[in-house]
Amino acid sequence: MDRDKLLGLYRQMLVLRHFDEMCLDLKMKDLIMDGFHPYSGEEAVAVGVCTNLRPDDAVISTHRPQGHSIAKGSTPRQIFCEMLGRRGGVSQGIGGPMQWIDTPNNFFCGSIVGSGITIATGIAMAMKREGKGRICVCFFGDGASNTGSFHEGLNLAAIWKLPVIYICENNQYGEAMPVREFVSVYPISKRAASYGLEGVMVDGNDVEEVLAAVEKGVTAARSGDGPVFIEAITYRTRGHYGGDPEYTYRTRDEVEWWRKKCPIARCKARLLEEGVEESVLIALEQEVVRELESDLAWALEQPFPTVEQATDHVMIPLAEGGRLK
Ligand SMILES: Cc1ncc(C[n+]2csc(CCOP(=O)(O)OP(=O)(O)O)c2C)c(N)n1
Repeated sequence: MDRDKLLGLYRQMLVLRHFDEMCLDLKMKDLIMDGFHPYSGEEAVAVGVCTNLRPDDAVISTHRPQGHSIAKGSTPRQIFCEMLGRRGGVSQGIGGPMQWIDTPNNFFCGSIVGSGITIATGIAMAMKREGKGRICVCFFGDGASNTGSFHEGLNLAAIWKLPVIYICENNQYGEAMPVREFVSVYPISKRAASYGLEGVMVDGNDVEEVLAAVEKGVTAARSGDGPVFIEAITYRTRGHYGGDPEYTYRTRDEVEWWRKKCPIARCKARLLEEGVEESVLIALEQEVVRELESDLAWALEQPFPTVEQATDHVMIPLAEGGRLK
C-alpha cells in the first residue's frame, strides 16, 4: 500500500484510540451518564471499513459506536458532546453514548443488540430501488449473530441481492461470555453460507487486510452482486463497559497476549519498515492528542439540553413544569 495512505490510516486509528481512552477516563469520573462501551483494540475494523465508503453510503452501528461514527465522518468534538450529553453533539446531546444519529454523515446507532441488522437490510432495499449505487454497512458483534434479526436480515438481503455489507466484529466476548460458548458454528462467517452469502474472515487487527477485503465487497455490492458478510477477528482490550470487573471472566495474560497484536502498533511497525522516521510518528501522535484535548475542553464548555430541548423530538407534549402529562 502507498506509504501516505498507510500513514493516513495510522493517524485515524490513533484518533479512535485516544478518543476512546479519554472517554473511558470521563466515564470513570462519572461525567458520562449512561453506559460507555470501549472500542480500544478494534480500531483497524472501523478505519479499514469506512475508508472504502462514500459520504452518501450509510453506516449502522450498535452499542460500541464511537469508532465507527468518527471513521464515517463525525467529528471528535461532536461525539465528545454526545457522550457528555451536551448540546454540541450530532444529536444535540440527547442521543447519549450509544444511540445517536449523524444525518449529514448517514450514520445511525442504537443499543438494542442485533436490531441494526434488519434496519440496514431495509435501508439497502431502499438504496437498491433508488438506483444511485449507494450501499449500507452494518457493524455488529459476535453476540448479535445469535439474534433473530441476523437470520431474517441475511436471508432477505440474499434473496433480493441487496447492496449491504455485514461486518461482524468478533471481539471474542458477548459481555462476559466467550464466543465459543454461545456460537454453535465457528467461524461465524460460515453461517453466511447458509443464507447464500459469501462469508469472508479477516484478521481484524490488520488494517490493510480489512481494507482490501472490504474494498472487494464494496465493489461487488455497488455493482449489484448482492450482500457480503465479513467477520473481523479482533479483541476489545478494555472491559465490556467502563467499570466492568473484566478479570473475573478473562485473565490478564489473555489480555496481554492480544495487546501484543495491537492494530496500531502493527501499523506503526509497517510504517517504520517503509522507511518513515519514528520521530515523525511520535510527532503525529502528539498532534492527535493535542487536538483531542482541545476538542474535549470545548465539549466540556457546551451547555446541557434544557428539559424542553430534551424532549424536542418526543411526540407526547409536556405539561407545565416540564413533567409528562
Ligand atoms: C436485545 C438486547 N439484549 C441484551 C442487551 C444487553 N447487552 C448489551 S451489549 C451485550 C453483548 C453484545 O455482544 P456482541 O454482540 O458480541 O457485541 P460486543 O459487546 O462484543 O461488541 C448485551 C447482551 C441489549 N443491549 N439488547
